[in-house]
Amino acid sequence: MKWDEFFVTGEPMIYGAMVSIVLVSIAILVGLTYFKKWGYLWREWLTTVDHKRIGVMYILSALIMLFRGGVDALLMRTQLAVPESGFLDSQHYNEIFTTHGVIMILFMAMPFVIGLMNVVVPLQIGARDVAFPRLNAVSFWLFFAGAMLFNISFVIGGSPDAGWSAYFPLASLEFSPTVGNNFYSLALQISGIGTLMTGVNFIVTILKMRAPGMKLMRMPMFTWSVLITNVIILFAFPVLTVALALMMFDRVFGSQFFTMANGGMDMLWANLFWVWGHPEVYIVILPAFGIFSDIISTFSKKNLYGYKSMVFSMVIISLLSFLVWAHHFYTMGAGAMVNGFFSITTMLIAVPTGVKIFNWLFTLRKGKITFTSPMLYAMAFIPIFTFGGVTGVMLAMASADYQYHNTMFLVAHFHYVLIPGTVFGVLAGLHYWFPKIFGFRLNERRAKTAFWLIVVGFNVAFMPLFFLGLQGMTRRMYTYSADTGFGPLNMIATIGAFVLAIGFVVLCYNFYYSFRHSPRDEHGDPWDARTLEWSIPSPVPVYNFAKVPHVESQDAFWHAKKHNVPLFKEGPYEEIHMPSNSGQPFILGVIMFFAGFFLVFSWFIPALIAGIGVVIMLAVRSFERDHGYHISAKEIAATEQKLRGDSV
Ligand code: HEM
Ligand SMILES: [Cu+2]
Repeated sequence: MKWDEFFVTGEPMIYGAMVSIVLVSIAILVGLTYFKKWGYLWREWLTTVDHKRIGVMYILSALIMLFRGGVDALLMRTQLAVPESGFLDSQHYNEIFTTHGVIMILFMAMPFVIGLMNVVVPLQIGARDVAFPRLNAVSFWLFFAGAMLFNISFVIGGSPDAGWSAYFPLASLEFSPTVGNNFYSLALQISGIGTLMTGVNFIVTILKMRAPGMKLMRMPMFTWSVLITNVIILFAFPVLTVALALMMFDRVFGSQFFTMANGGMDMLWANLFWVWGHPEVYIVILPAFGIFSDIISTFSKKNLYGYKSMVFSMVIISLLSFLVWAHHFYTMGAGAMVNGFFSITTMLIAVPTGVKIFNWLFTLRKGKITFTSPMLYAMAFIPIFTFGGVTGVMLAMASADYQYHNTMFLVAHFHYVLIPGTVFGVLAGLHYWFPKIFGFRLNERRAKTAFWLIVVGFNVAFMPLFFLGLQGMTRRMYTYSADTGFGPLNMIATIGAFVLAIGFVVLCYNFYYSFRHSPRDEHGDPWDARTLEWSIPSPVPVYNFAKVPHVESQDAFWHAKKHNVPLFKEGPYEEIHMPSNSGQPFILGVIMFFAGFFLVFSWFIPALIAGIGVVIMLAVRSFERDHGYHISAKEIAATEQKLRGDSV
């Protein structure tokens, strides 16, 4: 391979990106050296096994990826603003919708929800950490390695261009000969393995590490949603693993699983992809449902209405999510029986979802509502998500879908569920738990400005796409002629997208502003909230709970506050056993990155060496004798004294 094939060339934008990547890297290296922060970075972050810090790293990565995916979105919207625009060419447009889709789903939505569950779930169940803290760090670094591998395709080798669903035969070597889709298969594989481990870790954590008295039916709704989500992960991700492995064999080793000739089946890919892909959308939406449930109950000052039916409907949704995948290709030609089956299962999902919507509304009924920024996101979520859901039922009708299929109507629909659902959900969660993580609240005024820009911008950006879709504008179309009449609505959509982007800028500015100006929250319970995480100081000490809480009801902390019963038993502190930090997960991530990178370019000898490196790392871990360390009772007493200003 020649160097000019290795580096992507010929595009001013990409040269610009290369230069800025180099400059930013140099700035970071110089900054770290100048301020002597290398040791701090290594000891406190890169080697950490603390669920709270791992959660923060996930959320930070997700925000960076939101920026990347958002820039992709603005580029597309700029191209589509006017007919026959020459801003992007067709190949470039293909690459950008592909990277936008992949990054938003896998490297933005996923790490954001996983980050929040990392920070919050152990605190909500009264645990000291997740069940396998070291494995948790491995999950993070594998996710991160995958995300970085995917992102460098922009400047090295070339981006994938076959859509986020990478349908064959389009994604095959024959029709997509660059290494772009090799990046797709390997980057998703590496980060997907990390996600699968997260699934195991959180199922065990929630089933085995709850504080005494916290029966399953006393768990906060966010914890419930995380449990169910991780069960979905456990069943869905292995399918992705297999599909991506076959894809890699086809593209790197010349096998014929998904090719059109030699006995391959291109539609096999579509089926495998969506057997994972549809549950995946519930993986990113259910935790948001959980977040909204906790927030709506907190800010209405009421118990969550219909607790049991909330749990039950999530279980039903998770089961149904595995029975609907063919609604993504009704036009495949499977016949009326098959389409009818998938049509009905898809519509059935509206029932448990509707149950949840009504439960949220009944929770609000006669509540003492305070419109804080997290609550505003929840309030906007209910109507907008319902609207998105109803357009989903329209798409679920197989015969009607022949008309909508692959049009802008679909693009509008899934943004109408993913943005109010997942994005508003994680933003609500971030505003809500921010004081728990960092010890101060985000400034409410700026948060509300950002909220309104985001909500209004979002609707202006996506509502026109429903009409464009019905008028026949197909998705993934890089330009259109003026006679189509698509121009004006597209222009409106682009303006909306920029308003939305300004909203995100304000939101990010608010981190800086609040860091400078917000009062530090000393009592740990700024929202007068209901669940255990609010019973401990903010920011939370490494060991989380100085004493193990005793749970007697749902909303345990609220119960303790209202009935004046102690959550923590009287008596002296006891020493706490903690896991030690380790550099191994980080190193494993780096090696996996290189293994993936070499395979992308079919450099088999280096890939093999990196593969051996992975095995060595696993062996090193197996023979390691590290039993962690202890925090003494005296030290805990001193920390608690300092954080609470008294003794508990
Ligand atoms: C932030 C504002 C956003 C804007 C303005 C935006 C805009 C767009 C546009 C213009 C397309 C391509 C339409 C086409 O030509 O087919 C698209 C596709 C897509 N978007 Fe977004 N988007 C945004 C956020 C998101 C988010 C948050 C997610 C997921 C969590 C997401 C997921 C997707 C996916 C999966 C595709 C399909 C990619 C493909 O066709 O392969 N988007 N978006
Ligand atoms: Cu689906």
